[in-house]
Amino acid sequence: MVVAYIGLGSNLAGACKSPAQQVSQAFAQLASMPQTRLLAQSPLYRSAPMGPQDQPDYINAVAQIETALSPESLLDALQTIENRQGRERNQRWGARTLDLDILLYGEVEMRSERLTLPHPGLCERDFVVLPLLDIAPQLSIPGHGKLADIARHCPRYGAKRVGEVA
Ligand code: ROI
Repeated sequence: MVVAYIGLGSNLAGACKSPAQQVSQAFAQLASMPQTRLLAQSPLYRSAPMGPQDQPDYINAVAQIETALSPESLLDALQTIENRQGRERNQRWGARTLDLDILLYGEVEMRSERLTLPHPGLCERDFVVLPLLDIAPQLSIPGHGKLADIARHCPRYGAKRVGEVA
């Protein structure tokens, strides 16, 4: 079993669910993936969009899981959840009902066509670093150092804690 961290994000309602509800539902879906346990879920954060500004604010959170799935199988399982929650892949960096990213997979550092680990944007996003710090304050990011140090210098998108997962 490997401990992995998943980033969750949503800025579009879908199937009558708000972004916060999309993220809450996604936590439940993560908990029901095969060969996987949900260990911790961060509070929800709201932030301004990184990238194109003509889209709504995002709700973001981070999950800590324990899984026997390989990185590729985990990615497949996450994409299945995204698709079930109405994800449409249109514009790069456009609005979405649900985005699930593998942030870290144990200590693995890898680069393939489908997957770069640790996630290449991890240290550049307060909406990832702050919720990660809530659930794993002692974490170090392979190749980047201590999360607590990264948090001090990371670019800001105004990420603010807006509540716990329903
Ligand atoms: N911006 C914020 N604040 N949160 C996200 O989850 C997010 N996801 C994205 C892009 C479009 C890069 N911007 C984001 O994929």
